[in-house]
Amino acid sequence: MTDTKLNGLVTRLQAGFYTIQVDDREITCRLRGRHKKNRLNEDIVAVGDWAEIYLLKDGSGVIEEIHPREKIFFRMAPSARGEYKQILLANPDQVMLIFSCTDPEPSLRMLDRFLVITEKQNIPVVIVANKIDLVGIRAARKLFSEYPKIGYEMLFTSAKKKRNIDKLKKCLTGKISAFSGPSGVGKSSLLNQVQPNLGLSIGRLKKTSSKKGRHTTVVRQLFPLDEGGFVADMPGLRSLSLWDTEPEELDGYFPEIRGLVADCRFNDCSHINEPDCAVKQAVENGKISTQRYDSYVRLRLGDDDY
Ligand SMILES: Nc1nc2c(ncn2[C@@H]2O[C@H](COP(=O)(O)OP(=O)(O)OP(=O)(O)O)[C@@H](O)[C@H]2O)c(=O)[nH]1
Ligand SMILES: [Mg+2]
Ligand SMILES: [Zn+2]
Repeated sequence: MTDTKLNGLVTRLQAGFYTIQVDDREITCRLRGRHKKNRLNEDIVAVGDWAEIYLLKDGSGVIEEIHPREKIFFRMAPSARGEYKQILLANPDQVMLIFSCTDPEPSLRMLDRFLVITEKQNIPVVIVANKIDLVGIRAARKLFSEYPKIGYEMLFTSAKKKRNIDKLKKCLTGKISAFSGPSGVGKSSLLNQVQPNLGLSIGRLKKTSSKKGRHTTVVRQLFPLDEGGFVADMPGLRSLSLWDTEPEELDGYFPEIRGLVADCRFNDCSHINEPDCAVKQAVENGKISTQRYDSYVRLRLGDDDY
């Protein structure tokens, strides 16, 4: 048999089938059986993986090999067999953390938790505050005012009024990005504006905003952009647990804290109730926001309620 060997990008997985993009072609593949026995606590194939496939005569393919991942954006998800490493996107260049200014109200504590996870995974982030049409740009900037101060890149958008879509587009060009954030914030709506031919389904507006929210997007999928690059639309995330994190490790994941800890009197300072603590001092004189400090303390104490 003269099977052709090709390399491509995994753009979609569903019910045992994998879509692999090879240049401009999409090839539906299955996974070779022997792979299925490995790595039970982690996804074997993830969106964003580079795969080597054999092309069969009928035009479908078989995944032969998954290339080693440079980086992964993942979360620990609960499963029947314990915690499971769910790969949200393999080989990401960046994660767009999308929150809405209202409807649903932004949970900054959840944003802080996301930021700790992306810091830990060493993935660049851009924070996107969407639905600025509902609150106005000034209120939007005020809501998220801490984040540019501590060095995070931020965009303020409206999918509905098409505000700053060009900036978002520019940010995505040539990169592999994930759209992540809670449900109902407008991830799919924004992506539809960036690339209007996608026609992604978006949620219906709910008058009474239930806190849980229904997920409109249910599968992760990478979409090629006309200008180059790929974006993964994702279902909204409701919970994100911190795993394997030593309390003192957290210092390094808060940009405004990590530079100060050397000035604390004790080198194992927890920045909660020790004397001569440079972090607490910075909170007192307004250099660190009380909201960010509160997120830090909660994470440090292992408080999972957010
Ligand atoms: N006013 C306003 N509404 C928006 C904006 N962007 C999205 N919406 C509305 O918000 C709702 C949710 O939008 P989606 O794009 O489905 O949100 P999502 O983040 O993809 O949600 P999931 O797929 O469930 O994670 C829809 O009713 C949209 O019309 C915006 O910029 N302004
Ligand atoms: Mg969606
Ligand atoms: Zn301290």
